[in-house]
Amino acid sequence: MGFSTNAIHAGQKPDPTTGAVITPVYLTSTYAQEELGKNKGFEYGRKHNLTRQSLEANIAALEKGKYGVAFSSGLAAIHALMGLVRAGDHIIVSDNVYGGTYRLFQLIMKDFGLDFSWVDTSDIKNIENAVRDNTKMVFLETPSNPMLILTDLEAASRICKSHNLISVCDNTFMSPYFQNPLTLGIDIVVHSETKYINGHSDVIGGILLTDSSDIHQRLRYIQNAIGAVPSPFDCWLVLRSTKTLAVRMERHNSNAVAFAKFLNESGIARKIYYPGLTSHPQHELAKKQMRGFGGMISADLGEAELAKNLFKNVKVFTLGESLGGVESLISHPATMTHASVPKADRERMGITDGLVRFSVGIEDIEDLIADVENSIK
Ligand code: P1T
Repeated sequence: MGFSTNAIHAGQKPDPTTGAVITPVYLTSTYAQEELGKNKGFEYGRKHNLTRQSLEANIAALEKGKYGVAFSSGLAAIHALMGLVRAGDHIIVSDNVYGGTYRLFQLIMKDFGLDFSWVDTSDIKNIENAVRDNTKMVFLETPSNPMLILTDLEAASRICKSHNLISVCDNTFMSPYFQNPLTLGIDIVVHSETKYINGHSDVIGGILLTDSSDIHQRLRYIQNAIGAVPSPFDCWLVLRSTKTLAVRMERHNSNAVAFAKFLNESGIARKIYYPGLTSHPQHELAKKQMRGFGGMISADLGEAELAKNLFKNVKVFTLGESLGGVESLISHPATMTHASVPKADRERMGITDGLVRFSVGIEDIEDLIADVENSIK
């Protein structure tokens, strides 16, 4: 089945009691058991919920994976991955990732005896060089937040396989519509569903996808044991949203391509970061492993004052955290999403005080361009 057919049908059979075409919200914390040890496969709401199971099957199909395990946020999903490693283990991480992932690993999990190496995974040799005897996992984010740095997923997964490491890719920026890391050999895909997958800025959610039944069984155990499960209503909202993921992503992409071209020609920015521009150093890799370039663009305006003025003057773009919703957002990574990354590390990666991040929505592109043009004037 094609992407859009799966998006609309996978994991969603008409309700057997009434024939309802739309999967109901199963608002129940427990289930009646027929006798001791005999039930319908549903025991307790944290462990079993049919709305959640439908969502997991739906997104697994979109990521071309066998299994999905849903969580109450993207970060809860990433935290659940830590159940696959033990104190004393070493994890290699892309040095530019979402600031909250950095905070979770470096400022929380490190104190539980895990060791993290932060490497520039855009050069695949850096992954190989960072491998130690106790390395267990490689965590990649591509394209990265907010610098839009890419990692060659096929090459990275080969290295991971040769050293018996679990490979993970945070695919939030591309959504399953533009990139499928499992098909490139990656073991586990992470999504913050909060972003493109839900796309309407009204749910916080996360999910892990895998093809491995061993990893799936362990993650399923962790999901119940730790308990950061999403509410049935949030699952239902996300399930409603995936139905339009394909059409939304097409529009995010075409708007962002046009917006990046405008930024490039306007001379507003010193530097523009967007994998769809031929000037992006990894444009060829983007064309190889992605089917589009997505809706995220970062631009260095050179000075914090210029960024501040833009934030104050925009009327269609909204200054705010998050991304991937139908409405366009603008943000300041240095003081917002990446505030917990030390300043020296931020600046080395290009997250300067003049860096502005655009989440290009699906409004009329003329209005988005005019908004920024007028604000700069
Ligand atoms: O917000 P949450 O659903 O917990 O997802 C965390 C997360 C994970 N991975 C990536 C790549 C992300 O961008 C995020 C969240 N990001 C933002 C809130 C942001 O504005 O960048």
